Amino acid sequence: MFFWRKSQEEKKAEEGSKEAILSLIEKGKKEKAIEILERFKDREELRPILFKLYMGEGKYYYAYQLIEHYDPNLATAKEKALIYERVGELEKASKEYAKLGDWESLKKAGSLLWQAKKPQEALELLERSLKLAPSIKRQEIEEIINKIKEELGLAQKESFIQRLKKGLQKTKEAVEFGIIFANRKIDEELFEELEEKLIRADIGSKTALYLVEELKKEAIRRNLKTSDQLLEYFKKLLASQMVKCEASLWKPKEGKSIYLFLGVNGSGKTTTIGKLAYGFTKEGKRTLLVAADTFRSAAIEQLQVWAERSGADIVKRHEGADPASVVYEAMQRAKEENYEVILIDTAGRLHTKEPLIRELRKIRDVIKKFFPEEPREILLVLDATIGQNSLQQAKVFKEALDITGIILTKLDGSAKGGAVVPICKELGIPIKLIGVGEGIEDIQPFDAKSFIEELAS
Ligand SMILES: Nc1nc2c(ncn2[C@@H]2O[C@H](COP(=O)(O)OP(=O)(O)OP(=O)(O)O)[C@@H](O)[C@H]2O)c(=O)[nH]1
Ligand SMILES: [Mg+2]
Repeated sequence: MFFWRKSQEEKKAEEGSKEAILSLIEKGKKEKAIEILERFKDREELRPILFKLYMGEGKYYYAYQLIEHYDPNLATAKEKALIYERVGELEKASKEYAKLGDWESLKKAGSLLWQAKKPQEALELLERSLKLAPSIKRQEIEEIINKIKEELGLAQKESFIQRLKKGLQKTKEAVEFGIIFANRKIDEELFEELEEKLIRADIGSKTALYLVEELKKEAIRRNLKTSDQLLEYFKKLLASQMVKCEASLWKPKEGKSIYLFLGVNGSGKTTTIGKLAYGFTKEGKRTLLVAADTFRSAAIEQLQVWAERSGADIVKRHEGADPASVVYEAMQRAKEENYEVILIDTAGRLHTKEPLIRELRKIRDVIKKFFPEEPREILLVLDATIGQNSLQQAKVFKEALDITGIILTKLDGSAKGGAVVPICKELGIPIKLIGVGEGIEDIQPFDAKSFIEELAS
């Protein structure tokens, strides 16, 4: 009885009864419905049903045929954009996205035109997108714009030194080595001024005094009369202080490496992880980000955005989840899926010192359970704009774990670049990387020689 009724319905559907076709679809027989509807493409009232089925089933090429050859009004602008994109009609897709007018669609429209090798038009759309985008998204768009401009020869790619120069600009203005050593008489006033400038750049009074005393001795020893003769010796002295603070990040040629990031709120952990992830994925390493800062949902989302920008994968859970359990899941995944680089973001609430220390140790222990040699790098992220004041924070984290290196961020926003010396000396931890801006490539190894050359140039 039941079977008879069913086939009766199918029969009706095959004759083109709209009701019977809809009923088939409702029962999940979508393929059958599609097969029937394809025979009735000429019937206007049936076309929207077929179109909807195509879209639902992801049959974009067939949907494309339908709107191209029968009725373009079957699809909304959004649907058209998606269809054209999927079938590779990039310019058409871009046009439809542009019609939607919101920043995301404009960005998409621009990117598609770029792919379609229309960089000029792409730029226009991206500039419009940039105006409408929320501030957290702007940088992503700016990066695409810059890449297109580079391609068009409108912008030059910034070199390592240019970025360092930009990053050290403020400190440089504060110390004015160029002016101090510019061919003036060597006298007490000169040394006083130098000492004061060094202290202002946060190099620490002990080091400042040492440098000035050594410089005086040299001036007497060599019977120097003008300051420019002192500059080379000064750079050498400064280097002797800074080279001790220099070390490079552990980066094995092959195998796995796990990096754990610590630091107070706002020091730049998440941004640093994003920048590094970008570098690692560019080198072709399979990279996994771990959202073990579960304190705020915004922190998780921020890491997600960086994962997308850098092309890394991410392990995350809901806000308030146990950070160690997120790490556990990540370690399992790292093992099973053989990730090469794992970057772990943590929360840095200092006002809860004891729980913070416990949490960090728990995370480390979870890592060790899976990979006894790891984490090879436990990196403390410090904000250079607060200079030597960050020493106090650093001590708490040092109490929690054996820190292997420091990353000094926001050097570009600080006149306290000299703080690299007391920070590394007093903590006995080398500086491994410096952050010189908010851009995805604004991170570099701490290279004492270039650092000093830039400051004194
Ligand atoms: N100018 C400049 N800004 C930076 C740099 N590194 C990070 N920032 C900015 O500093 C702010 C804080 O950075 P986050 O990466 O969110 O800091 P966080 O340590 O993850 O902070 P929480 O998640 O709150 O613990 C952001 O606005 C970053 O864009 C840098 O090298 N230079
Ligand atoms: Mg963060």
